Amino acid sequence: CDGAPVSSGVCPNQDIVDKLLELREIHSARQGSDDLWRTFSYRKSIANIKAFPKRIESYSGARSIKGVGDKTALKIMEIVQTGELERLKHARTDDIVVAQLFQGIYGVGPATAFSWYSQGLRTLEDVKNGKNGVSLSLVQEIGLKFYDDINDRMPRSEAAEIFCKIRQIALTIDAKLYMEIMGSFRRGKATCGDIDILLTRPTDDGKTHHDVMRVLLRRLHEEKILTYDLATPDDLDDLEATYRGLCQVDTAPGRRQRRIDILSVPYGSLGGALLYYTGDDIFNRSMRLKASLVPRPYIRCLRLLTFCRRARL
Ligand code: DCP
Ligand code: MG
Ligand code: MN
Repeated sequence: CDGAPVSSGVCPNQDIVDKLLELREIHSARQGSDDLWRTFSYRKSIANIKAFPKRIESYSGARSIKGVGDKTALKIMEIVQTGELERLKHARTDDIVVAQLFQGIYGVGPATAFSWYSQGLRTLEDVKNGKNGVSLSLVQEIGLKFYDDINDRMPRSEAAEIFCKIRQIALTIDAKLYMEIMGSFRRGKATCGDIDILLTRPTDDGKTHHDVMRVLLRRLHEEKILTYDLATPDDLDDLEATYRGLCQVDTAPGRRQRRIDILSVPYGSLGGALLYYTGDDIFNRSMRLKASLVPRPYIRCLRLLTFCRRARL
């Protein structure tokens, strides 16, 4: 349960990063397929700009960064020269601002957010009051009730504290469990949007952890660490199962509810799960793309090798 972050989060081009992030948020709040694509391409170029060690001073300098094309480079130069981005001022229309607000409710995506807007809803109060007959799912109601808590990022020390408590309890169920804190925490971030826990167990003694998720969730509810369920696995005995909920280790005033995800995998999937669940999501996309580009003859060759090894040939 290490508490030290590995990255400070500020870079020489922070003003550019902040403005492009805002633009990305606007695309991500809209629902077109083009917006989805742009959201991802911005994510990639922003990450590379963030990692760029020097202040960007020219168009060609901007273009030398991976993922930065002509249009983004022009935007970067506008920010460098004027400190502003004209496009942002026009893009922040009323429907986008309201849809962003609504999408802060856990369980609300772009389609619902824009449909509420077109039905005349403008504030969280409107949603709460069920204005114009809109109704919420149980999950969305929890999302609305804990809007500020869910949208707040926790310091990594708090994520570590919650994880340690949960691991302690889990180890009393089965001392051979393997648990790891994943996601942004494992990537060394200073703050975490949620706590991601990977759960598995070695099978060298012939046993598995098939009954652990069920017992663990019950115990965590009894201990009042888990407070609300957002998604419970259909089959709790499945070794491959995901739980999503809210948790709290300390009920002192001011302590927030935190988002928590628990991912159980069979022990044989530990390597893949460590890679996937560390992320981030953009890294995973690139990894999947690379894997899909491996030429077919190589895949056949690998399969043949695996077959030979299994058959002890
Ligand atoms: N993940 C993914 N694709 C998604 C969502 C998640 O590949 N659409 C993987 C990569 C993430 C990991 O799961 O790193 C955990 O997901 P989170 O949503 O919890 O994201 P992070 O932990 O990376 O960030 P945050 O601090 O916002 O929780
Ligand atoms: Mg996370
Ligand atoms: Mn998560």
